[in-house]
Amino acid sequence: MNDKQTSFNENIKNEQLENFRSKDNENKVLTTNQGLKVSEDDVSLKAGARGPTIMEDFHFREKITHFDHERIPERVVHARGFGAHGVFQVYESMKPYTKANFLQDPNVKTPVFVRFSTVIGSRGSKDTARDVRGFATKFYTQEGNYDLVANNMAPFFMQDAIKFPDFVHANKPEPNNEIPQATASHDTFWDWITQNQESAHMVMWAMSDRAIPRSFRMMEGFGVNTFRFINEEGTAHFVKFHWKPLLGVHSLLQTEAAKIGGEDPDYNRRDLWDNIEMGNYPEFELGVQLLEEKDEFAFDFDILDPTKLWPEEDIPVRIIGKMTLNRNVDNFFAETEQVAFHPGNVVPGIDFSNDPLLQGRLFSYLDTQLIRLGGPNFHELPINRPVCSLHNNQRDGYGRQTINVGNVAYHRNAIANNSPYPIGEEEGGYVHYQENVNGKKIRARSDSFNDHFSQATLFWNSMSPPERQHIIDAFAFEVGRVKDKCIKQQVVDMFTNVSLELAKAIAIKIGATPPTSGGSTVTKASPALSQENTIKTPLTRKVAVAIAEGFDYNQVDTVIKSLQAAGAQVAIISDKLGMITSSDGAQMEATKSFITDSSVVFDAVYIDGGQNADPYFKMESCKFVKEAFIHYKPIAATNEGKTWVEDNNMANSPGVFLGCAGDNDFINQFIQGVAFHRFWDRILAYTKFNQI
Ligand code: HDE
Repeated sequence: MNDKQTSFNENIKNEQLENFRSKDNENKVLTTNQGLKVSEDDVSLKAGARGPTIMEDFHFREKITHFDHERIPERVVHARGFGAHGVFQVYESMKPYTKANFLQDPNVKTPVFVRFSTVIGSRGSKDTARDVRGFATKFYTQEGNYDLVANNMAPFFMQDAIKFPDFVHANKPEPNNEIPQATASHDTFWDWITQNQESAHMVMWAMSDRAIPRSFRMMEGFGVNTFRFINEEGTAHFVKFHWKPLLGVHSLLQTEAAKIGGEDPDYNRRDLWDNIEMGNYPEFELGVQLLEEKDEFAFDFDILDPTKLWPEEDIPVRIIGKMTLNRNVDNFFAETEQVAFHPGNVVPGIDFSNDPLLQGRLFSYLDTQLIRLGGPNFHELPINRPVCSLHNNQRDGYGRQTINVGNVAYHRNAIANNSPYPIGEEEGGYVHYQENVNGKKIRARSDSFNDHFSQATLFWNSMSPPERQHIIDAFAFEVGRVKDKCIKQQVVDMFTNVSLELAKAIAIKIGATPPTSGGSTVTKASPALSQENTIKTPLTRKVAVAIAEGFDYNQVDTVIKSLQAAGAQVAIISDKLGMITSSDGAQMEATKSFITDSSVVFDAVYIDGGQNADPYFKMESCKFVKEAFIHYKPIAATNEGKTWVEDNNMANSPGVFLGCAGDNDFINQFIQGVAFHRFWDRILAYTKFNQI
């Protein structure tokens, strides 16, 4: 910068508008957006107290105009989401593989913002829809923002991004009547699926328990696309990213999800918000699967094909760090709604592969923000602003906030000493990986992308019996609601390629013709894909404690304290809210009632009952416990509760614990039961239960 420019800048600094701005944040006097103090905010300006409103009322007009423009377009996909802040720390330096600065030093904490989402429903749809979940993370690194825009499922529906609009149109509500909302259970979705058989693997995931997560805190994340790590020496490794929740991967049952959707459409976001407020900070470990460039063709699938996963048993997931979400947003719109992710937001050391889905994504995300956030300056919104400094010659546009000073807004200049200026790779400038590319310009897909079914079968082979049954039930529900019989039959025919057993089971449930031949010869399984093999813990599980008038205070108090000591959450439920009096006159407050909450929103039930319980309590608590029973949940009972469980034929079933709180075995077994989550072998007892 020359002397003239420097002194000019110094002079204007002293008189900058910022220096005049009020620093008084305590003063809470209501003002207009122009800073004018307002004397009346409830009554508009009128000609006489009973007369017409006057156009002159600038305060009324400003307030209503702002309100009229409060909504922005919702995301075309992933409209319904929920975000939280946190930090990420790497466990060990990843220097041998990547020069990404935030992956070098275990002492460095990188702030992150995560937005979880469903994909197809509108902003106001329910959390518990059967759907893919988005899991997008923005790392605010010292080298700029890095976005890992992931899903909770490993593969994707298609191999080429050009198909995405067609797929989304088929999945969204049908265009003639905008029905149905937030579900794939309709003709156009399954029509698209059967016409695009590369979707088979992802459909298996979407029909599995993964599509109805118990909590955002209990989901895996998958980067889906293949990326590259680049180290200081310029050596590249292919990489797939994973998030592994420390609470394990857990799901709802289809019938629970449907009921919760009506009772508490905010179930997943409420769970995230409440747990962060309580200090139960969700934790996810970052994992990477790394592959040397020389091994690009070493597998029986193409590593660039986004409908394929890399089996963890063949290419292990290396855990490299941990993310902790420790702060809720202050303002949903400013943060969760305005955050803008983009898989193209990378830092030196992270690069792309030629995965055709990823290549298409690299165009879409920036483009969509222009319409959604109203112009090219959305990077200035606080939630999107990098924490490192940024300088360039981009100027103007809707909503510009930066006041760029000086007359230079072009590169290669002498006036500002050629600043801002690019720097070389060795000083931190981003340089794209120099990949050899050689080919004809051609609209074609590689033959190595042709196998659409082997990994769908791998997924099916990896499932435990209950998980398989849930997949069949999901097909039965989703395809069962399709009107066109030809589409139903095509689904059966398509999934015969995955498993004859599966296709037969679907056909029987949806009134189609079961296949008699065909099926898959793939026998491989990947145990890492089954949720049966996940972490199980009592931590943060929600236990309903059902008490009535005349309950046994000591028993209930002991059970509650033991559950809390094991890290479970407890809520007292009765037939009414408020104080419930025990047999010895002590009281406990019921914060839930059988009307406000049914048992599907809890993970386990403990019922003591009460000597003075009225018939209504007995009827409702029996319904409550039975519902937990048919959802395979742990149940404990003492006193009258024990008698009711026995009378209703639920005793002597796996996961049902009857006893008294003085008995340590009883409490310990119940806590272990809470940690075990679901007693699938109760199916035998369920048959008996149905005969009641
Ligand atoms: Fe996205 N995706 N996507 N996607 N995606 C969007 O960007 C798109 C894909 C994912 O919480 C949009 O800002 C194309 C795969 C998440 O704000 C849009 C293709 C994966 C989110 C878009 C894909 C994702 C989005 C809509 C190629 C998992 C929510 C709003 C077929 C790795 C981010 C927006 C948030 C959002 C395009 C496929 C994840 C339209 C073209 C694969 C988590 O740009």
